Amino acid sequence: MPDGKTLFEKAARGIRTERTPVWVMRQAGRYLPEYRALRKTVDFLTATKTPEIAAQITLQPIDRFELDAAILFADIMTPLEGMGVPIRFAPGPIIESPIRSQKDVDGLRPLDPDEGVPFVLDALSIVRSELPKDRSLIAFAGAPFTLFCYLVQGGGSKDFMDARSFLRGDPEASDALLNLLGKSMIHYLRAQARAGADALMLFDSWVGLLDEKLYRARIQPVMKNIIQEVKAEIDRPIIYFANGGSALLEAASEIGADVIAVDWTRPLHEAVARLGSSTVLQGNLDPSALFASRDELGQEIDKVLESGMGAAAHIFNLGHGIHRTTDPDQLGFLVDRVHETSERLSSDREG
Ligand code: 1CP
Repeated sequence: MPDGKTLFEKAARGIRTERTPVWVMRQAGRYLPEYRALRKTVDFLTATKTPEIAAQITLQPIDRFELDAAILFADIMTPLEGMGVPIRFAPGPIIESPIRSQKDVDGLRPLDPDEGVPFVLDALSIVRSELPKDRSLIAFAGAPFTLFCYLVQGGGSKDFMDARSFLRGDPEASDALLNLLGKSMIHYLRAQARAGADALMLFDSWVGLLDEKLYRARIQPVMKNIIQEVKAEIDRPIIYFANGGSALLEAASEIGADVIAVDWTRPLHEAVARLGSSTVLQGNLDPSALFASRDELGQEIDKVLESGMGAAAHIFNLGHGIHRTTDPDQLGFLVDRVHETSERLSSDREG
């Protein structure tokens, strides 16, 4: 890395590389036997709040596979305790007192990362010091609408109807909540960059529940503000994952993120066609493809890589988190295949 940038960071900034960088969402987690073994000795919340343990889990997939980036072991809900919301995990997040009125919103405070999440910042600096220099460290935050969904609903849901009806039924209180979350995530992302993160990612896992008009009116301004305010202070590539957002792809690409992460429901070449060849894409293999035969899996990987050649640059990933019943050896196969095929495609392109 003579010029000081990893393969991952070059691609995130739109520079074509000699092969396609690769990492996978939820790579630090339950499909790994070493994660499950560790989790027998410590609960999820304690693991996220103990910097040495969070750092160890973050590095587990890096020790096993030739991945180009590590993503910090934490959760999108982790910073919310620092805003005054007690959370438990079973295994998804549960909020005993959901936020459903202006009064509830008034009871929250903006996040002060040094005070609310010192363990996250410590974990990042441990990982950065132990991670090889040619690998990047990704820190992340939940996007305000997705955090809003859990906060208002009180936990996971298929359609987050309580959250979506609050968004429509009490626009003042819900905008106040979205803005407070936006402001807090700006502080959170900046602090994580200062603590050692090389790149930042915003997870908008539930934004696909909104139609484009509502997204543009109520969510897009909050997202634009986050990117603008983070970028005004720190220079790190930002990835935006608008899950289930194939209807929102254009609107999502307008917020100013460096990389648009695409889910698996539409082929990657469609994203290239819709967003144009100057956009950097991340994604988007269907996580269930890891359960197919190696022959079929290999072909699916190659298809994604070939489509990615049409983008400004491409970071290979799944189109959503790796499933907990995945055989880790299938991920090993995936990483090798991405290396081989993308080296060949890149040299064909050069030649
Ligand atoms: O071990 C366990 O039992 C806990 C399971 C678990 C894990 C491993 C949860 C609870 N969170 C995590 C880690 C996590 N969560 C990471 C770590 C880094 C990595 O990717 O390797 C990340 C980035 C997240 C982000 C996250 N949490 C998202 C966004 C990404 C996505 O999947 O869409 C969401 C929606 C959550 C909420 C959440 N936390 C945990 C669960 C099981 C869920 C989903 C709950 C639901 O809606 O049903």
